[in-house]
Amino acid sequence: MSKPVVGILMGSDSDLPVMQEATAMLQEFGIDYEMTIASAHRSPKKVLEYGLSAERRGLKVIIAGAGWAAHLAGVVASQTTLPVIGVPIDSSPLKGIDALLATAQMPGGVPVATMSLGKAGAKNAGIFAAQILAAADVKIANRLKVYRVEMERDVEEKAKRLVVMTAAPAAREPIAAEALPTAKKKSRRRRRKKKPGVAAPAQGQTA
Ligand code: RP5
Repeated sequence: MSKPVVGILMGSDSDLPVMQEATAMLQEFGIDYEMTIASAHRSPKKVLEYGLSAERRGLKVIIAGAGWAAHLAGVVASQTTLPVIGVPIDSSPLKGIDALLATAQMPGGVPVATMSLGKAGAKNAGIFAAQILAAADVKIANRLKVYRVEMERDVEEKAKRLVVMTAAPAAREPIAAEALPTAKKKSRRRRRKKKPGVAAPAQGQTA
């Protein structure tokens, strides 16, 4: 197994279901990664050490996901010049708005590339890490191009399915038209009964 080039940090094990979206994308692009839990508030020494040692250990990109007052990405970014991608996680009563602002609003000088909230953000973090690595790796660059083509094809397939689904009610119209002659006969009978001067024979009478 080759050495990991992407390091994934998350604030808690409760973040794992979200951050697995990032690992799925890294696997798709054939990128080796490592993953651990470290919290800017609960285990700050580990976060600082992780940031300080990352480059020496061969990492090229760091992805950091956290919820609530999410300082994880910013703190790790303060310890390294490697690109840091932040994933704000929607685990708080504020639905992640707190994490989004805490991750994105870095002061000038220490950037964090902040993704969208939650699972989509984690997925994009995996893709974005691949895009950073692709600048120096043609294999990853080609895989990214294939991914885009497949994504476009998926959208087209969905569009075709939508046409079939929305065409279905129209296809039923001819069946309703076939039922019309019976309905017309009934209404003619009803009109005849109402003609003035033609009394309907009373019950029990004969002509
Ligand atoms: C943050 O607090 C973590 O990133 C997590 O999203 C949130 C809640 O953590 P737990 O209380 O579930 O451990 O630090």
